[in-house]
Amino acid sequence: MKRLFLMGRTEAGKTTLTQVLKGEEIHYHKTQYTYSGDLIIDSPGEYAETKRCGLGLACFSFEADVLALLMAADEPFPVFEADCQCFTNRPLIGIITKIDSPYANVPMVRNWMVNSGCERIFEISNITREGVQELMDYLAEDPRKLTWQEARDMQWRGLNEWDDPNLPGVKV
Ligand SMILES: Nc1nc2c(ncn2[C@@H]2O[C@H](COP(=O)(O)OP(=O)(O)OP(=O)(O)O)[C@@H](O)[C@H]2O)c(=O)[nH]1
Ligand SMILES: [Mg+2]
Repeated sequence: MKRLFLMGRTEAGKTTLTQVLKGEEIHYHKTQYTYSGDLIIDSPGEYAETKRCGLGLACFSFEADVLALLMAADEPFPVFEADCQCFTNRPLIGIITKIDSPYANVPMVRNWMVNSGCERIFEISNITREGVQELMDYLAEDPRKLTWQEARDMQWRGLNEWDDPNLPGVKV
């Protein structure tokens, strides 16, 4: 089971997704703080929207196995920059919520996520539950464990720990 860290603008659907993944009834709750003791780490949208708080996202991300940029399919513009995977050493995935919205533009949001460095993108609706099972299956898989020697070898080759170790890598 992977520990997931969720970040995204206010109203993107992070808390609702947390409730759906935990099998809870959906109820509105404004996230005010981040608690890192859970298997799913939710964060207030203001962290992603404020430059000064953005640093907090990088710090909390070290508590997780995988990070998710969460964007609603009807968002008018992205709050994340290109190549966000550079600010932390964890795999970065994208979760597009609200695909059920009449204003959804999934291909556009998908492009934003690719630009931001998401290596895998899930499309879901917290309301109809479309796509949720695929995300749950991904999270159910255990993160790959490396020995210290393997981690050192991959770092030497310029690879991230989640890359395929058979990649040729960059010799330094
Ligand atoms: N139609 C639709 N509405 C959704 C979906 N997910 C969440 N919502 C609604 O969007 C609103 C905001 O959802 P939240 O989960 O509270 O958003 P959040 O990202 O946690 O927001 P902050 O806590 O402010 O950062 C709520 O009214 C949800 O019911 C979805 O997949 N589809
Ligand atoms: Mg919330």
